[in-house]
Amino acid sequence: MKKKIILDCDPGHDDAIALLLAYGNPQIDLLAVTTVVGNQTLEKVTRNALAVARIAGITGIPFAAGCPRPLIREIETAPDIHGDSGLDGPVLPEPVLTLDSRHAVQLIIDTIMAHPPKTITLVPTAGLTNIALAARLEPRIIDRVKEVVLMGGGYHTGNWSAVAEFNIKIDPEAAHIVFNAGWPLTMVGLDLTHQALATPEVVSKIAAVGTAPAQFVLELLEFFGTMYKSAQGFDYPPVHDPCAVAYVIDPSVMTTRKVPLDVELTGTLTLGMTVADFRSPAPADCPTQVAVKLDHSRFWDLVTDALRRIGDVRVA
Ligand SMILES: [Ca+2]
Repeated sequence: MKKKIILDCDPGHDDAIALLLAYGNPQIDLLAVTTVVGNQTLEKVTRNALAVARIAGITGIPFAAGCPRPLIREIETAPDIHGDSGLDGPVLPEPVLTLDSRHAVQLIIDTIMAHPPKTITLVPTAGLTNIALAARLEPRIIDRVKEVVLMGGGYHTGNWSAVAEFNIKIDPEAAHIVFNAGWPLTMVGLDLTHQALATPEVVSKIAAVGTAPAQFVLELLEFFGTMYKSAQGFDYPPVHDPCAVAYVIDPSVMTTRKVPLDVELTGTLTLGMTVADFRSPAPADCPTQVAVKLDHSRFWDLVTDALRRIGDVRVA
């Protein structure tokens, strides 16, 4: 039984790799790809998503553009990590797929409502604007999805402030809605994704795949690595977003801990912090959990395996 997912993303170097992992893994049934403002403007990240689709030869899956700005806050993008295009480094092909005519929020709702209950996992790897609006526009999706597995937040660390992570910080009100909706939610945050480093050994493994999409990933990682070094002092870049996809593929690739979670909306220093209450064992009905420890080599094996299965797609 394949695992049906909707990927809501803002490509984004690590989003691009998340998309390739989701598409190339045989256990994932990628039902839809939706985009939202984040790493760059909506127009840029949507174009990037379609370019990645062409690079991997993805057809027959709807792509839709979503919200062009956060619910309340002004737009914040991340050119210091992802460059001016949002996907700097490789030369991107012109997209060939046409966007679905629906708004991403509507596509998310339509897809969930058209499938049996508890069969679809939402995988947001960006700000949570689309997901929050979907939950407000059609609240029945909250009981209907199987779970939400998101990349964002962190329980001991931040990257967009001392304590807040980018995806949460850029639209904290949306994150508050999503974290408090009551659906089963796994937060694959910085504590986990900072273990997903693209080390030289990882780069060699990807190079050994020897295909055009693998070469694209190498070029992404080279740019991403340079930016992470200069902006945040990392020796090797943490490749956040595919971790959420990897958890859906095989939850045993990481350990998790059930813990109540909430999002800070009023702190003067802590806006957008994901607050995890570790004080005592979580109540039995606690719907939220955090990812704790990654099996680094198994994670990267999933990525390289997906690239092998995608094959040597050539952009004509
Ligand atoms: Ca992302």
